[in-house]
Amino acid sequence: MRWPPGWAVRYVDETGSTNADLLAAVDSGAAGDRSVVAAGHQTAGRGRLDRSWEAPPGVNLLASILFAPVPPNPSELTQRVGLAALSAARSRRPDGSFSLKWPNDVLMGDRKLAGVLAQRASGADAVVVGIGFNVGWAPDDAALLGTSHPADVLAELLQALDGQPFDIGPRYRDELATIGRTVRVTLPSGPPFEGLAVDVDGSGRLVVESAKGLRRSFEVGDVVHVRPGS
Ligand code: BT5
Repeated sequence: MRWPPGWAVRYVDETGSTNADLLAAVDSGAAGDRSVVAAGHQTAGRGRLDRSWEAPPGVNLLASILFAPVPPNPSELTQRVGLAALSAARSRRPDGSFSLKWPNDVLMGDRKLAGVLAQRASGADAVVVGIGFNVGWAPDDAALLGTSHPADVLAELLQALDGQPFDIGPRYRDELATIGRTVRVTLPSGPPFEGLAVDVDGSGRLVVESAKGLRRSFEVGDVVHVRPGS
């Protein structure tokens, strides 16, 4: 496979988690900025909050990308990878309806096509951003791209990262289906918060305004798009 210049891509047939592999590699000094690990299969693929990421062998994109040093707003890395996945999806399916959902989903229609997981290295100034992208298979309630090879999608995603502007914020907000929607934000503890998603601030926090005018900013959380905004 020919990768865009400057990316060091390592492919493994099977591993536990590409995020875990790349975090271990950066901690041992074996990986630097623009290192990528991609796998045909993960036996312990991770989502956020210790959830699992499912994919059968060989058909989906499962990859992790190392960014170093960490930018002042680390959440921009999740935004960059989401936007690059969006570009890759559009180049494969120009007819498709793709968007982003805060904080870490790529949607096709209103279903999840890809999920992003960012993890900070413990012993280095680096962040590993993993993406699971449903190229050839998806769970029942999710979306799949179809008609592509995972390696081609990865090559396009890396190329799209190279083409992004220095300030990614405006492009991210433009592509975020969450802004302008009524959302329910759920945290691991405490009651959910419902309101209109009005913005994503410079630190990547989702700003939500309740019907009573109460504003809250969320750094993390799970979001449901309740109904279209007006
Ligand atoms: C995510 O978490 O969406 C982040 C997924 C990141 C996976 C990549 S694969 C390469 C790299 N190495 C890893 O170990 N991880 C990264 P979250 O928002 O928490 O969503 C997880 C939830 O999505 C699960 O609890 C399931 O409900 C659902 N899910 C699992 N597999 C899915 C799939 N293939 N497509 C859509 N949804 C899925």
